[in-house]
Amino acid sequence: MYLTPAPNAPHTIDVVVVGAGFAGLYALHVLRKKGYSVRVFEAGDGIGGTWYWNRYPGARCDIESVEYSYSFDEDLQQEWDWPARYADQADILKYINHVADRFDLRRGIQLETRVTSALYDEAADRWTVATSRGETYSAQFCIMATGCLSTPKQVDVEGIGEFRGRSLHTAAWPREGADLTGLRVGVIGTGSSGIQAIPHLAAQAAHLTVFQRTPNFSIPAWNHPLSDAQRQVHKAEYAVLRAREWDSNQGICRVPVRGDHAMDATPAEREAEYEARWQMGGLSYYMSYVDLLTDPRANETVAEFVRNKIRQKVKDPVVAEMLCPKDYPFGTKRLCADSGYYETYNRDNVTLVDLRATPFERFDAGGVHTADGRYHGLDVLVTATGFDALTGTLSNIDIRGRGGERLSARWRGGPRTALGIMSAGFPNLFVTTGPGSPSVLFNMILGNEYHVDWIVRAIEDLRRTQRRSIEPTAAFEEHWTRHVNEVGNQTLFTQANSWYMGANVPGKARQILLYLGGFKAYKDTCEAVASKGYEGFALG
Ligand code: NA7
Repeated sequence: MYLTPAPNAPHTIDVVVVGAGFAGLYALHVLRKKGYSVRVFEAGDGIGGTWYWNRYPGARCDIESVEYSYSFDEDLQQEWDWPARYADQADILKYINHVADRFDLRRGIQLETRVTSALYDEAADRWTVATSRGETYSAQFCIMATGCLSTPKQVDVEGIGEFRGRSLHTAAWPREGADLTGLRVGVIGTGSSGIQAIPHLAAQAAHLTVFQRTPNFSIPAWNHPLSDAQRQVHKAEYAVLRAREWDSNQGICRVPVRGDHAMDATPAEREAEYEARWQMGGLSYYMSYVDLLTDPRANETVAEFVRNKIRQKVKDPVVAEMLCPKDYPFGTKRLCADSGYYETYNRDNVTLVDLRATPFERFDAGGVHTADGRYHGLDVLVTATGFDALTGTLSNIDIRGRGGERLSARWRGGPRTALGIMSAGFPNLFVTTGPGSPSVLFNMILGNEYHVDWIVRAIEDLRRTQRRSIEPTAAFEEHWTRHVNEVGNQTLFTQANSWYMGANVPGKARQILLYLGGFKAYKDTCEAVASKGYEGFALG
């Protein structure tokens, strides 16, 4: 049973957790086991976070499910059967709900409740957390398990409100689905969401028009159902696999991880490596040569390899060239893992519009005029325009720390964090997989587990030493923020207008939002900080 929302009086608890996705559920599980009073607030009317909201057709994870799953409980690993190499949204949601039931988590979660503010009371060393239901909670600790992709970006096209047909966002797809049979559908956005949805939309619609601003590199997922025998092999290998993941940079270990350089290989060797990665599929190129994301020459070799694959797949050479990314390095916008994406453009009922060559001119009730004088009549407009990633959700909550300083104001010029977990002036307020951490470039489930474990250890250490608060020093925050930027500047990631750079949201500071030094180095730093009595942090 879910909790009945508490009456208006302030409640005193140990920990407030915001968000009931993978991170929030694990935080609840660990904290409750250790005897803390915890309340999880979730805006949705179901648990699952990102996987609850993103139910567009084709939504699927891009890391194999045997890896994209909790590692903390061996029995859970052994009893759960993943139906396919990459689980779809429905199966991931089923798994999350199974975890909630299995560990009796539901009674700690309050649904349909948005946290509106979190104010730090300096005298009491506590956070006062207010919710959309008018309740107030007083908690010593706050864990913002708010996810990286939880504030959808609405399409910022002038006059789009004139359109009177049906509008759908991939991140807020109707729970009952949307029947597009026989309709004229337009889609804006060719990131992961668009690339996963487009083959499904094309199969249903009478006609699909894809409005593309920037083409993306996409690698076949080669998704397939898993047999019982394959699942048994996975289950037998879990212990070894998890150990390797925790010792890796990406948390993805079912494909070989190289340590050598593309520019030291011959063209034939590179070709063989890229072909092998193509056959492995998905994100495996991130585990290939180490210089692909630092050396433009190396990057161009793999970029051209993938462009040639696109040219082979797409029959119309003009359309193929439109689909070939040419103005940012390969992999610096997240690689996509697709099932039949490029092949979709060989269908008679699909049109690709290059918005750079022929931008939108004017929307009206029934469609849109583009700059080449064409009119695209539409019944439905799907926007797959992404998210105000990593910082958007935190900025939307009125979070005020010492002296009433707002987190959104402090981060206006770009997020400033210590280890991506805390910010100076905001004692006892933690973020999981947030900006300044490896975040989405590490296996997200393991990244969340790691952060929750680190945070809970810090809370336990405070209790053990009878301290009330932990907070990074301004000097350590400055050091870490500079380090994140310096490491980022050594890579090609800073050259793309990606959500990794905050570049997809007008007005957002342009800054690398992820720590690119790899999880291994990151974890070593976090462990060293903790083992030296939280060096760089002030304990109150
Ligand atoms: P993304 O990757 O941010 O993709 C959003 C897409 O929407 C991208 O192609 C954008 O083009 C496009 N977009 C955004 N605004 C506009 C306007 N105004 N006009 C035309 N096109 C626009 O979001 P996704 O949801 O696909 O994926 C997010 C992550 O989820 C993904 O990386 C995986 O980690 C899972 P642009 O590139 O900005 O030119």
